[in-house]
Amino acid sequence: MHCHILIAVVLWSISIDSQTIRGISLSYKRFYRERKSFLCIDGSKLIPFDQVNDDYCDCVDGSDEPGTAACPGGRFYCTNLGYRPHYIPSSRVNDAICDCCDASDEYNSHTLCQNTCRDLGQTEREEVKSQMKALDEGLRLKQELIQEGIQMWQDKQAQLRDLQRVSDDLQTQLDDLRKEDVRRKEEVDALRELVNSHRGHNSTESPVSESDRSRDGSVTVKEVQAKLADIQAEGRDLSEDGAIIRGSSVPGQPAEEEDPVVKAAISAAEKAAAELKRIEDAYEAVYMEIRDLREKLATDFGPEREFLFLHIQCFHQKVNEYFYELCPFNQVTQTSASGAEVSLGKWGSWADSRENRYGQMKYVNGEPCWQGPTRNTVVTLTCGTETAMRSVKEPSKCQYAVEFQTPVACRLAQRGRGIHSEL
Ligand code: MAN
Repeated sequence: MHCHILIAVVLWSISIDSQTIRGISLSYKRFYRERKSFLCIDGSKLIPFDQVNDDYCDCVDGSDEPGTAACPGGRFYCTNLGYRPHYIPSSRVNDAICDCCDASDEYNSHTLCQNTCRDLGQTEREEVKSQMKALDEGLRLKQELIQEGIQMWQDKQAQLRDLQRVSDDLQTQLDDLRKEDVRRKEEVDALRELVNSHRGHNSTESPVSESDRSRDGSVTVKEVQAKLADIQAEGRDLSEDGAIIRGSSVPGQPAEEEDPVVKAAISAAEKAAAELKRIEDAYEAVYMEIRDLREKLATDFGPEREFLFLHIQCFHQKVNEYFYELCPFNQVTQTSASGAEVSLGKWGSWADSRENRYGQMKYVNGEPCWQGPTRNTVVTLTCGTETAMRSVKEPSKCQYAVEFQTPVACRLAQRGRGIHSEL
């Protein structure tokens, strides 16, 4: 009860004040205490108090005429009870146009202004209410997406560990296969050298079979090397027939059939080389995959990795003749009706702003613009219950601005300010 009386008294005193001194806010009331004289707020002049709001400008700062249009550059305070108070230029006072929703600026004009403050206030409160509802829903969805991100992060880590294991395994195989490859090549070289060195020797038996000291039907590199040593010890002049050219026939003579054992050794060496190549290729592919994954995992996906879920998705929007695609943390492209695709920038970084570090993304170094800069795109993230591209604009040639809405852009700090206040 007491409370109601108090409010009524305060409202009554405000209305009395605004009747007495028109166009001032409560915080300025102290300058206009009824006295004999009034000191201009800038302190420049002392005038009789009855010259305040007398429709004649006395103060340079216009402070003696807050409620009339007499002073150029003066301002009039609309109290707008029930809505938002605000200042209007005092030149608009009594100009036959309703500016203040409480109609206070047209107190002496023929225009009849309605007090619309209550309705405006009501509409605004409903708007704020629905924004807050959307914010709450956005924040709830954000939590779900954070969880999704955590799961994705763990999966990526597991994938990295698996790839690392595969890579280690391939590395071991490579070590063995490289040794095997060298051994096989040495074997072929040694056999060929033996065959060449034996040329001109009038033995009916093949030098390779002669090398088979163990008579087990196959020759080892050791046996071949031992045979070579024997030939050299016999003091034969191997250079006489000019044949010691690895793996080649004597120049000017028809190529001789390779010894079957040499052939088999060559085939085994080729197989070993092919296998080595196969594993080298596999290792290279895994290496690239690990590098790409590590690079991806090093991206700043936000303090709670809330933006991680976006990196595997692409979003679209058609504006006029262009089709735009945004693949977050990757690239932005523009495709014209003819099907020609143009890069509007590759993922660069978050645009650093102290207010919100994760409010804007920069995509840079797109296709160069004809007689202009390279194409770049700034993606502004706004809070909403859906994840989608909202608009694409080209504010200046080849510089693009995308509005992208997603729950993960919702922040608790937006409560109380209205979620659209930052746009
Ligand atoms: C293309 C598009 C436009 C751009 C012009 C510049 O038509 O990429 O967005 O403004 O090239 O020449």
